[in-house]
Amino acid sequence: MAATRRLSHSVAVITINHPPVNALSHSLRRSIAKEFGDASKDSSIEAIVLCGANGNFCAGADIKEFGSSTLDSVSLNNINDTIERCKKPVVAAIEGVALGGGLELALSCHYRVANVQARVGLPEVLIGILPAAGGTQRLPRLIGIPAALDMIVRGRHVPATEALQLGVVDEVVKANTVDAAIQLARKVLGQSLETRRLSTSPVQSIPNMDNFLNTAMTKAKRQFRGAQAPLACIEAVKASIVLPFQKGLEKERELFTSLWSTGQPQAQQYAFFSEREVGKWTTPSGGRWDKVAPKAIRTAAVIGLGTMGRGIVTSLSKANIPVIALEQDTKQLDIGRQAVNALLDREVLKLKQQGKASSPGDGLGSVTFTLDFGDLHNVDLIIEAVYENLQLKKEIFHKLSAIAKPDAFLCTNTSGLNIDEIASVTNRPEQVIGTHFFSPANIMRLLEVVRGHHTSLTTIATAMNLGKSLGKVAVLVGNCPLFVGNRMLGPYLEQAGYLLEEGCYPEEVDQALEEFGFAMGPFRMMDLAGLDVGWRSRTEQGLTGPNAPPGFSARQRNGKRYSPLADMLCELGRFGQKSGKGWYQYEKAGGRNAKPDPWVRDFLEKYRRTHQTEQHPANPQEIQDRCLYALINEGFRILEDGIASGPEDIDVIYNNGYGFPKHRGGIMYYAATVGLTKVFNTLDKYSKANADVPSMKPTFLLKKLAAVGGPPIKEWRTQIGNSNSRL
Ligand code: 3H9
Repeated sequence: MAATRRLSHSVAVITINHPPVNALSHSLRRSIAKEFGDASKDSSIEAIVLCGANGNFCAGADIKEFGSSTLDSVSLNNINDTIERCKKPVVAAIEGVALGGGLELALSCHYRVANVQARVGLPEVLIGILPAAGGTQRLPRLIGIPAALDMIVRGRHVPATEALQLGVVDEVVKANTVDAAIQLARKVLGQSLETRRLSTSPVQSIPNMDNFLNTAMTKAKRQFRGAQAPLACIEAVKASIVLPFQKGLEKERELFTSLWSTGQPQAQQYAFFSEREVGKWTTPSGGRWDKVAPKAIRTAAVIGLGTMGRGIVTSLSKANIPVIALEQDTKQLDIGRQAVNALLDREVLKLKQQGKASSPGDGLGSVTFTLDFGDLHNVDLIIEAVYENLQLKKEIFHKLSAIAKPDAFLCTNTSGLNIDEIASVTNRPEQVIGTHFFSPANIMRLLEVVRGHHTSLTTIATAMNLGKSLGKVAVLVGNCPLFVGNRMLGPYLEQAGYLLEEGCYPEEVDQALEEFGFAMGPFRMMDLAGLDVGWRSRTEQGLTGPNAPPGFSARQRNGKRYSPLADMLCELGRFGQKSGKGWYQYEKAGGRNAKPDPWVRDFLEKYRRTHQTEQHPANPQEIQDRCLYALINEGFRILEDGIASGPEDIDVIYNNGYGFPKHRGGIMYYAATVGLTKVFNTLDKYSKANADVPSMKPTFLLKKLAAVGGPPIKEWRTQIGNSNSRL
């Protein structure tokens, strides 16, 4: 890892090299400082171009070094200052990404040339910090407060063409970025660099600046629910207006230090590395699926064009994979076609705005629609996305066995049915795998890849690799009813229901969990997903409805406590948003604005009287503890069962599929920060008082880890032992 220097027409080209993304580690910073110092002193050199090796300019500070003493010994701020002061023109040649400290480095250069495929941004907020090498002070001076605030607070990766419009870069080229930067450097030789030094430029004022910033702060508090980094970003940008540059830098550093003490950066950086970690997985025999070559997926098909199928088709097309979309009759096919085309139109628009498409279809895989299974005979991979009915799925897989080419992979988008049973009707169980997308599938980042008993490593590698090509974070899980995410929902929703029986109202439970940071509380989430989905499945299992055994009492199933409240709402046609009524009321069927419903209050009060349920309405802390500890306990049970290979897998799933607040790291990381002894004791106390709620009985693994003092999360895997070998 080093910066190297070569000469081209009296222009020094300094290349930053630290594979894979040129993160600015201590030794790389030292090397850049040296090469830059030498080049600026060398009288034969007239200008300097800064570029990156490995197809990237630079992804910013080396996150692994955060918290270590090496971070400040050659500070990026000093390097930026030296570059900006340089008397020779300095041009950044940006390929790939210039993110965080990488963009801060580029902002200290006098000019910036970007490749059309490049992305720039200050995404520090996404790892719990703020740009701390001048980004919050230089960017507002370059592009104005509103645009800078938007980039910094959202941490957006901005495509090169938009960066040009905003004024972040001076030139966008289709090829030979470094040559273009050299040319620009030569062109500006002799020109004054005064106006190009951002630290000395004024910040452009806007009318009602105070109002603007106050509104941004209020909005960020509402939107980011307890995350401190977005607020610190706004504070720092404000400093660029009210303080001189140097003082602004000091404020930036002060905010960085105080953020660090909240623990949120550590949690978010754990989440960042966990997302990358879940792709590195060891098989029971010591092999690694990520070392097994995936098969290329050149063509795909999707069966079923309901909400999930449409999203999956769009997602594949966005990844430039031609897709065949199949429905069962002309009417459904037409409805599906219209919906998919509308989604694709939006994608085309985005690509055009990014300068990546000039005519319809550019950059997108073609989509063809069919009613004929025979048309799928030659595709590489087929994803079944029909509704959750095991019999129907088995019929489809049986049919596919005969139609699909022998090496085609067969995937099911089931959200919880048995993969092995589906695979059992095929002639290739080793090529059958679960690909559980989350709705809307073209937007949600999570993909649960579910391995069946016979699924081969090549099939796993192919599905995981497909996930990456679709821009998703794919997590490999084992096969059990409901897999990981939905399985954990069970005990969580159970507790939410009991809280209502004991005196809380849906809005109180939701508020407590939203204040914790969840994107949505459990009742708003159920209303959004549709209450009827779970109800139909419980009816099919005979837990409720006409097939429920007569011996079932209203509030017990096989000796276990059962809350029938959700079933009762469904029996009254209250399915949530889709019917305009559920746990809340909505302005109309399909409405989104949840309002507490006096009818639900009356209904709950009547229910409590009828069943004489013990009343002790929980306070927000108890609501959080009961719901969150239910999730944690099930997480440990999943680890014990070997369904997820480590706590990181569970955290990635919950953060990306279930709206868990990333600034808390993940649900299992949260357990570690609370302390496993406390979690164990609370669960133990609850379960001793509620023997009919077995889901809250502390798991053996939790007990074992609590008994050794609750080790740091990184050490859990060794304690889990071989229980993840099933994967
Ligand atoms: C910062 O700059 C602070 C400054 O303001 C002030 C400082 C004083 N450091 O994601 P990938 C690794 S904060 C260390 O799989 P992709 C990553 O772990 C930084 N390592 O590839 C992985 O390692 P491995 C602000 C990093 O192509 C490998 O690179 N910058 C860093 O899908 C490949 O990564 C950011 O927040 C890093 N900065 O996506 C950018 N970045 O192979 C964070 C990556 O061992 N990075 N690695 O698993 C990203 O957003 C994506 O990684 C990127 C590439 C878009 C760059």
